[in-house]
Formats: sequence, C-alpha cells, structure tokens
Amino acid sequence: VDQTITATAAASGANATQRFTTDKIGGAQTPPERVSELAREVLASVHKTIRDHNVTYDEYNALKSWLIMVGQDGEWPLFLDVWVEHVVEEVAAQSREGSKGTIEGPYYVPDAPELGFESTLPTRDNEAGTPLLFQGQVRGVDGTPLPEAVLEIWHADADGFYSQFAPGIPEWNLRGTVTADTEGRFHIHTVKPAPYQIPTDGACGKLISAAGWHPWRPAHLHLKVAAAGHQQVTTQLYFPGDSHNDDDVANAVKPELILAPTEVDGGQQVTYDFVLDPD
Ligand code: MBD
Ligand code: FE
Repeated sequence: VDQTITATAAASGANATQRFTTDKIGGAQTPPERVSELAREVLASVHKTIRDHNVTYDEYNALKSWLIMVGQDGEWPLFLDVWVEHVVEEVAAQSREGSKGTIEGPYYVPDAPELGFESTLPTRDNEAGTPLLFQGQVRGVDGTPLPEAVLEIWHADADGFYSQFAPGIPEWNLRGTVTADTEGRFHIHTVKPAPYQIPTDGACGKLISAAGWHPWRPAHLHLKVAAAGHQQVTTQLYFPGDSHNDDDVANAVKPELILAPTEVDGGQQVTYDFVLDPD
C-alpha cells in the first residue's frame, strides 16, 4: 500500500489539530488564581531544570526552534497526548471503580456510523489483517446489565494508519458507534490493528531520534463506552505478546487492558466486559 509513502507528520498533524479545535475547545473557564498557580509551577520546574543542568544558550535555542516546529507540524495534539495525557487520565480516574480507562489520544472522531449490537466495522474490500470478533457485555458496578449501552470504537488498520488522519483511506474506515442489545451485549467484527508508529518525520520524531527513544505504541483498539445514568469510560485494549506493551511511547498500557483472544476458524475472537460507574 502506498500510504506508507504518502502519510506525513505535517498532514496527520494538521488533521489532528483541526479535529481538536473543532471538538474540544470551550470548556469551563479556569479561575485566574489557578492559572497563576499552575503556570508558576510549570515555569519553576523549567527554571529548575535549566539551573540543575547548566543549560546553555545553544540548548535554549534548540528548544525554541523545536517548539516552533511542533506548531508548524501541527503536532501539539500528538506531543501532548503521547507525553502528558496519561497523567491527566490517571488523576481524572482516581475516584472511579469500574473498568480501567486510559488516554483518548489524538485520533478520535465523534459521530462515527451507527451500527447494531452485532455488526462489522466499515472496512474496505479485502481489508488486510487478521479478522477479529470483539464481543462482551456492559454492566454497572452492581453487575446489572446496561441495555443499549453505546460503544464508540476506532482503531488503526493493518498498516498502522487511522482513517481521516492518514491519506487514501475511506472516511469512516474502522470506526463505528455500536449500540448494545437489551442486555448490554455486543459483537463487533473487525480486523486486528497493527502496532502504531508515531510519525518520525515531524517534530515529535525529531525529539525521539535526538533522545535515542523509540516511536512505537503497541497495537490497540480505542473505545468510549457510555450508558444512561453512567459515567463514560475512554479506554484502549491491547493484544498479548506485543513487545511494546511494556514500553509504550505514550505510557497508556495497564495490565487490565490486555485482551486474551483465542484462535477461531478464520481469525481470532475475544470477550471483554465493561463495568461503568454511576453518574
Ligand atoms: C495513537 O494512535 C494513540 O492512540 C496515541 C495515544 C498517541 C498517538 C497515536
Ligand atoms: Fe491510537
């Protein structure tokens, strides 16, 4: 597939920046005292690093030009979701007892095609990858099934690319909004995603190579699971044996999120149940 040739950091960064500004801006106003305290502390930790390491003017200018490049490449969503979001998620989830969640990442798109409780995600003819049946049940913390729970699911294809962010993939490929049955059950047919490599030709890639890190995330399914009267959980599910489950560049793997698929005729099958906290 020639996506590997045409997918660029700047193009997927521009798409992710556009998505973010459309979907996520306009939350509650942060009071000035809190802005002041948080900004002061972040700046103080930068100042401390400079003093502790005798940072030079050359290094300061390298940082400045790299920050400019992050913006030019549209990689602020990627940079923040890879290196910062996992701690925001950790803090946000502190008081929840239902299913573990993890970060959303930069590639969620709302309003994916609506599908029934037993369905196949939009795929191309001859979509590459091992067929996967992902099924389970959504329940409350007391074990009650949650009828008509809604599962939004999105994931990369077998080349590691996301529709609407990499070029040449149909708009809603491997994205869907699945409504569970009256017992909260769902059966979703898709293909296994490939491990994801964050773009190496943009600012984030430059940081990774300059620091001698690696750009990989383990293969994963993204989900948002919601039901009336319950808190939505945003999560990702991973596959056993992926070498990056232990060193995800985005630090978003938790043991509870690793699936246990079995081999079946023509592919793999896995059951994973979700538990949602009340509102
Ligand atoms: C991804 O696919 C992803 O899920 C995250 C968190 C960051 C970058 C790419
Ligand atoms: Fe992802």
